[in-house]
Amino acid sequence: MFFSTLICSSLIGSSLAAVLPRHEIRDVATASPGCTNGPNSRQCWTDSFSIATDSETSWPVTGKTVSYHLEITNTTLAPDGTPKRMMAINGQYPGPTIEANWGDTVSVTVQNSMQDNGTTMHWHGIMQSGTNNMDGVSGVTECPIPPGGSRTYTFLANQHGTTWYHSHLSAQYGDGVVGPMVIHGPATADYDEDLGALPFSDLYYPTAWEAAWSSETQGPPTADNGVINGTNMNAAGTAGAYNTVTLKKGKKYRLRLVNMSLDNHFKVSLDGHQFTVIEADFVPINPYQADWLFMGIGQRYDVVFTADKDIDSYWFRAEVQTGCGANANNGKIRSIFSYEGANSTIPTTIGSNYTQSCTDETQLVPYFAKNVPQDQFINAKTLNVGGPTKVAATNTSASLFRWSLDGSPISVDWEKPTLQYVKDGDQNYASDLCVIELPDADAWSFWVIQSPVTFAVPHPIHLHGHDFFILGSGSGNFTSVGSSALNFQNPPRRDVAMLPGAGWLVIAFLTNNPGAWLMHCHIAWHVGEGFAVQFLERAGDIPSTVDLSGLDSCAAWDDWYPTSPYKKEDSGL
Ligand SMILES: *[C@@H]1O[C@H](CO)[C@@H](O)[C@H](O)[C@H]1NC(C)=O
Ligand SMILES: *[C@@H]1O[C@H](CO)[C@@H](O)[C@H](O)[C@H]1NC(C)=O
Ligand SMILES: *[C@@H]1O[C@H](CO)[C@@H](O)[C@H](O)[C@H]1NC(C)=O
Ligand SMILES: *[C@@H]1O[C@H](CO)[C@@H](O)[C@H](O)[C@H]1NC(C)=O
Ligand SMILES: *[C@@H]1O[C@H](CO)[C@@H](O)[C@H](O)[C@H]1NC(C)=O
Ligand SMILES: *[C@@H]1O[C@H](CO)[C@@H](O)[C@H](O)[C@H]1NC(C)=O
Ligand SMILES: *[C@@H]1O[C@H](CO)[C@@H](O)[C@H](O)[C@H]1NC(C)=O
Ligand SMILES: *[C@@H]1O[C@H](CO)[C@@H](O)[C@H](O)[C@H]1NC(C)=O
Ligand SMILES: [Cu+2]
Repeated sequence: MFFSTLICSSLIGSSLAAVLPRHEIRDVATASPGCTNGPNSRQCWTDSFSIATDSETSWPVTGKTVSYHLEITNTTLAPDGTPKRMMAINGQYPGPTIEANWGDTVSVTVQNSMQDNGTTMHWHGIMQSGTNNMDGVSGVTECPIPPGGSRTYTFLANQHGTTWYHSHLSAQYGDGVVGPMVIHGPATADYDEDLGALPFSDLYYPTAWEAAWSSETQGPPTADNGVINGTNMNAAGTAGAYNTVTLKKGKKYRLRLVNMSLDNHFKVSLDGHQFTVIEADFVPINPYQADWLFMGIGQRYDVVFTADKDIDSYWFRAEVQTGCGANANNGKIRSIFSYEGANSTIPTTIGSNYTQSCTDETQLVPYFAKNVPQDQFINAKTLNVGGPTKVAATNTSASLFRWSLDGSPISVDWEKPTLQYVKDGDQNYASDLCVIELPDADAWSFWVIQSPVTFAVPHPIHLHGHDFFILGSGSGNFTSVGSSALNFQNPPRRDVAMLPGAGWLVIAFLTNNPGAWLMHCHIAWHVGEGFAVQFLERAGDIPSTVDLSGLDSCAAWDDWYPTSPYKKEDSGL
């Protein structure tokens, strides 16, 4: 048992039920005085909060605000030595890491210095409790920020761990409008040093808009390369550079892996070293060992490893799983971990074997245990994935691929976001907004997401506003296995889960967060092609809990958009 000899061990196994309304336990002390966070006591945080705190319902309020300014510009960068058009953040790709402590307020001003695109910024996985208006989803929680405009997003870092931020306006994040985000907090295993975030992504030489158009008309394009922390060598090995991390022999490191892909799913490993996985998305888990980790788009794993091998340099590998993505440089998407004193910084190590797969990690057991009431599963509803089907394009004679999650492809209105409907008290949601109302407070909501059993493409399903419970997933038709195939006892919780190709995924969450929350496939092409629904959770409670005054800035968007040389061609998400 981890930490069994340590001072906070008495906290382990705490089982405050999720059904307690958050305001009742928000400030209840759950840690012991004198337990402070350090290399040998990472489970501690403050006198009142520790790894045993359920961060979904309870968090420190530090009163401190960390501020960032992100300026998006239209420029040329060369992540792997090949110059390409990118929308950089503060001139760099990926954007700067946003860092905060658990319980801080994060305040980020996003300035749109592009000429020809609106933008928004979404803070992936942040629960946005009471701040749905800060979720940064174009056409759902706000009108986009027009060129020359800016918007300040302010929200509480109530969870801790690793995530990323990205624009949420059609395929735009694929042009580089992404960056890591780290919220420091306690952990389920000890380490000496935090190496920070190591984000990786597929890389396309055409712009994301061009690649999205290829995907819509012909199917997903093959990625040209992959980058780790924004860099890699090109396929020919003639240009570009590997990201290099220097290690000190004997030290124990925390590394924060973030999959910022558009389409490619990877398995990652560090030659010769085993990872101890301590956190999945924002949910601390019981540590387990892994040589290779599967990461769906949007997923994060925090891992700990020890630099206890020979003083040398080692390859870190991100291998595209060919069952769920194609990359022209597969096998050579790498970075370097080099021990201090190594004779060469170019590794000669050989990777260990792994099995190709496109399915989630199976060993995720949340550290803070919560159960789901099985008797309420009878209320489960099914969402049938539809597609890919073809529809006519508006500007050409081409036909376009479309996906759907509740019968028809979603298409949001950048000029009238869902929160505007709520503010206006207008319940006549256009049908292509794919609004699913969840009016009841603190009720369990169960969803069976069923893929067509004849079409084997896996999809990373992401829900905003909640860490959902993953009750199960499998191949074939869920109706043929039924609820006996599900786990209601401390199932994994996270914000992205893989829907297996030709299979099913069952999730649950509690309606404890009023807002309009998107649920979508995180493959950039698929959400652009309509693969999403929005849960309108407790619409009646939104005006009294969420500040809707910012929607007034829609005027700036409405002034600019008619003059834009480009128009929305897809779902807008
Ligand atoms: C970026 O610059 C290019 C070249 O000037 C222009 O064609 C394109 O529309 C610009 N894109 C955005 C989003 O401003
Ligand atoms: C964004 O700008 C790019 C050019 O950089 C253009 O291709 C695309 O159509 C624009 N999209 C929107 C919705 O403005
Ligand atoms: C990623 O790149 C940034 C910017 O170059 C650097 O500061 C950071 O240390 C790198 N992270 C890792 C884990 O290599
Ligand atoms: C990132 O996610 C994408 C899509 O789910 C996946 O194809 C890719 O393999 C993942 N990358 C890694 C390194 O796990
Ligand atoms: C570096 O190379 C020298 C000369 O070949 C060798 O003696 C030494 O052991 C090497 N050091 C390491 C850390 O491999
Ligand atoms: C890995 O696979 C290769 C090729 O199939 C095989 O030759 C090798 O023995 C395997 N290595 C291990 C450690 O299983
Ligand atoms: C139609 O719109 C798409 C996406 O904006 C663009 O790539 C394509 O070139 C357009 N086709 C024509 C004929 O304008
Ligand atoms: C699954 O089975 C049910 C009941 O037999 C059927 O109505 C449904 O169409 C099937 N779904 C798929 C995706 O095959
Ligand atoms: Cu998908």
